[in-house]
Amino acid sequence: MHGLLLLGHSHEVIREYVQDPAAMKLLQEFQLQNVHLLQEFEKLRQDIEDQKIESFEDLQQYDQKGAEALVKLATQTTPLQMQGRNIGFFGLTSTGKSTMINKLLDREVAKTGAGETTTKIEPYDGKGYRLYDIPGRNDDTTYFSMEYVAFWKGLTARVVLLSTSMKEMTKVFRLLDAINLKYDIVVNKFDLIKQDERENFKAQIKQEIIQCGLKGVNNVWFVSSQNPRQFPDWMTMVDYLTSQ
Ligand SMILES: Nc1nc2c(ncn2[C@@H]2O[C@H](COP(=O)(O)OP(=O)(O)OP(=O)(O)O)[C@@H](O)[C@H]2O)c(=O)[nH]1
Ligand SMILES: [Mg+2]
Repeated sequence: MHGLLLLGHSHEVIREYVQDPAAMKLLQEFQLQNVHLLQEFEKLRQDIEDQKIESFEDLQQYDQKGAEALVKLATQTTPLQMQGRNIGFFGLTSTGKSTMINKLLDREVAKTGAGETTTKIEPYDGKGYRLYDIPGRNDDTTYFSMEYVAFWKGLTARVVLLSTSMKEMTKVFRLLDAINLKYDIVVNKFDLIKQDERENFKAQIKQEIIQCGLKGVNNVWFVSSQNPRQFPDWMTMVDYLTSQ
């Protein structure tokens, strides 16, 4: 039995597949309690769309007031009340989110492969935690909805996957930083980096975090979800994500 959610475009608000009636009720209650805030969010999202702004980073650059309004609304948004530990996996298409979820659960539940594979948020239950597989395109302004912000805020951990550079996800990091949410970074496919280049590569990623001035980085792990045992960070990561 899975719950929540998806969201995305505010018009579509809850896209299909809330199969769990309790989760459905939770989301409906949430919407009823937040009618005004939802309207403000919708108006802002519409403005942003009209200006053809595609990310929070662009919003900060071209519409300072809009960015401030978004941060204010996001701050006022109450986190979605979810039971237990809830971990969301973000990252561009093909960074290995679904592969990682399968390995964490030790079951082939999520579809993997080249190109855009996962097309909607999909929850998978583990022992004492729930993992959310999130489609690759998650930096888009279409996600500037209140429900999505509430979801981000309700998660126990936000894990952001990358494969080559922090720059893949700066748009997401800017928004998370602006609304004071912490995140963990997984540099996946570390096996593809040549052995004698790995230390330099690690240093490059750490340098980028400093250069970008990111505030919310909790942890950085270098792993291979295809072959978890290859790098010790995997176990550190699993302990961190599944404990407490
Ligand atoms: N070499 C290597 N390949 C990997 C690793 N992790 C995943 N892959 C491969 O990368 C491809 C994409 O993996 P997925 O898990 O489907 O990626 P995703 O992030 O879920 O992609 P979307 O669902 O499209 O957002 C697959 O062919 C995986 O086998 C890894 O650590 N090393
Ligand atoms: Mg996927």
